Amino acid sequence: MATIDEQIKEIEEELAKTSYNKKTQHHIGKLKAKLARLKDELERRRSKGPKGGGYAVRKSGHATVALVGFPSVGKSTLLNKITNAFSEVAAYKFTTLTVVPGLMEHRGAKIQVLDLPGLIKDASKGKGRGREVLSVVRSADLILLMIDVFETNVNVLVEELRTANLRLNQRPSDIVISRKNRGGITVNFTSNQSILDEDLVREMMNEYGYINADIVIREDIDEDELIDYISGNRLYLPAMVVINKIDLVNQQYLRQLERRLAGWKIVPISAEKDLGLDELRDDVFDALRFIRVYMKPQGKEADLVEPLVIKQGSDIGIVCESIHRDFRKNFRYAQVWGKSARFPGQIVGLEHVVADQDIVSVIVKR
Ligand SMILES: Nc1nc2c(ncn2[C@@H]2O[C@H](COP(=O)(O)OP(=O)(O)OP(=O)(O)O)[C@@H](O)[C@H]2O)c(=O)[nH]1
Ligand SMILES: [Mg+2]
Repeated sequence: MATIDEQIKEIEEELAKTSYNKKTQHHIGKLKAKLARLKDELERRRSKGPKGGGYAVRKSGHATVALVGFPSVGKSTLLNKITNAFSEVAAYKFTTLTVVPGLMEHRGAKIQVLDLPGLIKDASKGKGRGREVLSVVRSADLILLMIDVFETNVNVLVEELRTANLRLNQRPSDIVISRKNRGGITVNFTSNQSILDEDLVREMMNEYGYINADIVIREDIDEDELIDYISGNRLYLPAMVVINKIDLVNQQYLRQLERRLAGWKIVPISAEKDLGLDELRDDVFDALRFIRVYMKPQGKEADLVEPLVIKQGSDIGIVCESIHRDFRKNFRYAQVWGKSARFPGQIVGLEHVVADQDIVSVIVKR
């Protein structure tokens, strides 16, 4: 019996030499499902084994942001500029060898920023402590894919993260699977499929190890998205691209680079020359979907210095919970000034959704 590694290698080789067309589609789909199952199995065994001295980082603040990029693009320089921490900077590669956390305070939010060792191709296979780095990235709420103006291959980074089961700026497909005791696999589509058909889904589910289950697929997806779903261990995170060292190129070069990165949210900066850092702070705050709410004690001035930092879409109920756990229980009504109010001082209930920079008074029973 071949080892899991050998089986994986064999399937990868077969996939590499099989071209994709209508005739090979089912075969490829099955191979991919089998490959995913083997890789998941391998991962399970690895995580049970001795821990190879992974990096331990304690999360702190409202959210955690990971700096992911090739060596020497300026990750540590940026950390030093936007947080209270210090990480060594040097002109040679692999200066940073461990995780260096820093805290960035912006608009009242405390955001933890993680400086990481440079990521290289095949990091996901263990190169350059890549596995440890990638496992830290999994704990982040937002990923900054950092490149510099001359080292621009974002796809290599995305591919490494992908292999580590991370999906960027994507969401899980709209699928429902229910296991059952008998009857094999029943497939239901509630929308047109350009790639999948019932047999293919059934075969792929079988290869993955499902025997009896109902699956409902509610949007047009491809094989990879199906595998992502049935594997169940994919992590979906927001990401944007930070282009550093823009001080070294002209506008025209930069515009061209931005065009090549179409589809990404891009933040051009120079960490060393302090260019674009305010925009970066704002963009990080927004990408984390944070808003600020200023609390106004009844009959007093609002506290404009230390806002409550909560997620977009939060209602007064969430505001109450963030102040004190008794506030929701003893809630009578709230008053709101700002973008979410129809008029200044509008009286609202727990379900009222607040907006960034609203001023809120919560009135509770005594
Ligand atoms: N011209 C220019 N150089 C920069 C800028 N930011 C960083 N550098 C230089 O780039 C080199 C690498 O910077 P680091 O901050 O150590 O890069 P890193 O990404 O942390 O590198 P590793 O830790 O090795 O992965 C240093 O020589 C920095 O001075 C910038 O905005 N412009
Ligand atoms: Mg560094």
